[in-house]
Amino acid sequence: MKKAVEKCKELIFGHVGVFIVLLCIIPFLFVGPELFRGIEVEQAPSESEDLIVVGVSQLGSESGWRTAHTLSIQEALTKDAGYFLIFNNARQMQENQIKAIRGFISQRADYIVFAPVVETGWETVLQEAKDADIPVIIIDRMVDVKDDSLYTTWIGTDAREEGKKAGRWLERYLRKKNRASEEINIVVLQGTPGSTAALGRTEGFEEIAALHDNWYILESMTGDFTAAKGKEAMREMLQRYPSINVLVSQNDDMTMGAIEAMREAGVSFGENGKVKVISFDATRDALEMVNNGQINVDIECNPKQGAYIDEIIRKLESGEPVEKSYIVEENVFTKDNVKEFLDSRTY
Ligand code: GZL
Repeated sequence: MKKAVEKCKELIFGHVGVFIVLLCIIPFLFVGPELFRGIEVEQAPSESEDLIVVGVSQLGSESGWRTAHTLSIQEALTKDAGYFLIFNNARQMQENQIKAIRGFISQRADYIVFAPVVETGWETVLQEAKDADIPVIIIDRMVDVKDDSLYTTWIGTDAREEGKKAGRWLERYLRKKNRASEEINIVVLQGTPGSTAALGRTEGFEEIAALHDNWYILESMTGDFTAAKGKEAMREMLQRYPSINVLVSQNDDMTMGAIEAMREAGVSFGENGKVKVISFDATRDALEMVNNGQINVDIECNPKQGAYIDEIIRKLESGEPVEKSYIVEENVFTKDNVKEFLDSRTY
């Protein structure tokens, strides 16, 4: 919007325009605004004129991690910080994100920020944003497009590395327990099909698993990053496989659901249990369970990305160059190190 207002000022107060515009306006001063009543003009509220209007399409509110991610964005893009935030929750549906992005374009947002629910199917709407000269900042998950000029930058996490960290932890754990050559039966709860987090974590873990011919991934089922679907999927796998040794669950919400299913099935888990539990996200509730031994390891995925958005927009506003990608720092939590992080965990 800010850009659009500047453009209008440029046009209206260009030396040629001023005379023509005055000539056109003077007669209407005598007939009043009635003549303009029927003209549709898409505009953000007037108070946004000196604010940077940012349209944010958040993919959903499916997990504790997502809640923290949304909060981080809202805490950074405040009115006091100079922003007019238009926020949309797509409830994990791509068509809602596409609709929201088109809405931001028609409202002449200055920037579009979005966390894509899946990687594919974005070319058309990103081309529309590019044609409208609106920079697009991708956050959290990534898009799979041939032409990377369709977005300005990506702020996210290295999902593949997160998957490899899980595999490396299991290698170290089995060695430490003198089980390195034992047959290890693994089940996997995957996140939303086609999402960067699910694709990357699966690829990364499987890259390590492929190095061990005594590791057997019995089955991978999606729990769509939610506790309810994670519980349902784990319940099915417990019925199919009586000898599960390891659960790899691609986010803490599905892990909570899976733990409920194991409790109901009378299957022990965690530090002293039959099923070793590997989780992702490292949200506070899950870290408490790492601390009490119910979860063996939690691979962090850092949702605090709002400050990066603010920094990048300020750079773009002042014409400074920005990187094509920003990978946020993240940790691995076990009972050995979790205590020092628990108190400061805000999500
Ligand atoms: C990870 C993010 C994932 C989290 C889940 O980058 O996209 O989505 O791991 C969330 O908790 O639902």
